[in-house]
Amino acid sequence: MRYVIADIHGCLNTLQLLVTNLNLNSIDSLYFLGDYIDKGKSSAKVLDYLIDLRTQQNVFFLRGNHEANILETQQNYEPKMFKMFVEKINKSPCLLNNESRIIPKYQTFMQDLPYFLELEDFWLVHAGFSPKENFLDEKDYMLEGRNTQYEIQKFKGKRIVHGHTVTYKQTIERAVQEQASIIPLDNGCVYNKSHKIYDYTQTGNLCCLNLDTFELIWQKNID
Ligand SMILES: [Mn+2]
Repeated sequence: MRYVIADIHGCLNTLQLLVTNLNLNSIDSLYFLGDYIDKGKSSAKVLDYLIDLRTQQNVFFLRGNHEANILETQQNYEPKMFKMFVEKINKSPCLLNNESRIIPKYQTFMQDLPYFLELEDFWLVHAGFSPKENFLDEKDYMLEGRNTQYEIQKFKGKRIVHGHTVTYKQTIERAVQEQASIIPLDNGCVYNKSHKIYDYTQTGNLCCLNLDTFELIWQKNID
């Protein structure tokens, strides 16, 4: 079976429980849609877990805007300023070493991540694809875009699965039930408490889509 998991955002325990409950065997594949870090408290441990998972399973990792942003910020600011950003905005000081640089094994992992994957029957991307004709060149859009109108023939009739935009449980369930051409999978795992934007009774789960059976597996945030 092929499974897809979207935005994890530092929720290690939730991720571990979800993956354990999948009972993966050696021919199963796992696809991750990016945004492994920030917001939640265990960014470094999530990366450790994912890097380790790669030694045991067929796993594929995409780039999210949070991975792209931390790499870009490190390039653009001197260490002291960079450290402040990572502590105050990303809330991921665990990713840095004593010199206020990203720990090399995390840096290597993040800088090698692809922007999208085209499978036989699906497109996988962190945020979405640009409405432009040359959508495969629009890399920033893949990380941040919020397009909901796709001419599906441009995508060879294949469905698009994406994360990034927090989507209520009912909406995700409906898209999967209808086998819609665009399937959102980010249920805002970190938003599991009363929140000013989101109705937290409809968010706060890490969800996983089985691409072969269109089954959704939900894991409530336990972090
Ligand atoms: Mn994102």
